[in-house]
Amino acid sequence: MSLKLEKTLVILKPDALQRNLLGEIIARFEKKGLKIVGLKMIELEDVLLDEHYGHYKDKPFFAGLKNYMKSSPVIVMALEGIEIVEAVRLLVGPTKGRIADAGSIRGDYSMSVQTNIIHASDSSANAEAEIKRFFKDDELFNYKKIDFEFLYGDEERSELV
Ligand code: IDP
Ligand code: MG
Repeated sequence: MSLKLEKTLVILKPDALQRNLLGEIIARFEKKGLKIVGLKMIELEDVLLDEHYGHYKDKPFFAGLKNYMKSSPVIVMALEGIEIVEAVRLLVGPTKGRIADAGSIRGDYSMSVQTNIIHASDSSANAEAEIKRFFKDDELFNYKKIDFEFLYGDEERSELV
């Protein structure tokens, strides 16, 4: 079996910023062993949100969702690791914070369906599209990180393509 290093996109939403949780959440990703390959603060605009949440454009909550996402800057991050899309979704928890498992980011910090602290890509294909949507090529970094040999076992490292 071959394994691939993949990337996923995370957005720390306005409630994470307003509630002083940015450092705490980034620390969780670092401690898990996820490599940060892109990170910046941006203000989201309608064009980007219409694309990013396009699947919800006919929902009654769409306007409110956009206003919330524009209410302060957000942090966008590109993270890299083996099977990382699934790993990050597990760290994040399900959409509705109040039923998310304790220990997950939403389980620990959110009581809401809408203000649920964080976005994470839900598939490899979406992760690729979302990283393109939010980062230019020269905002993504390729560098050696010294913990790699301890984060993954020899079998996993040798199966990497
Ligand atoms: P996800 O963030 O867990 O992947 P999605 O279904 O992709 O959940 O929804 C995207 C975002 O839209 C959610 O994280 C949440 O902020 C918002 N959202 C989803 N469903 C509702 C709703 O019923 N009411 C208000 N906001 C919602
Ligand atoms: Mg989603």
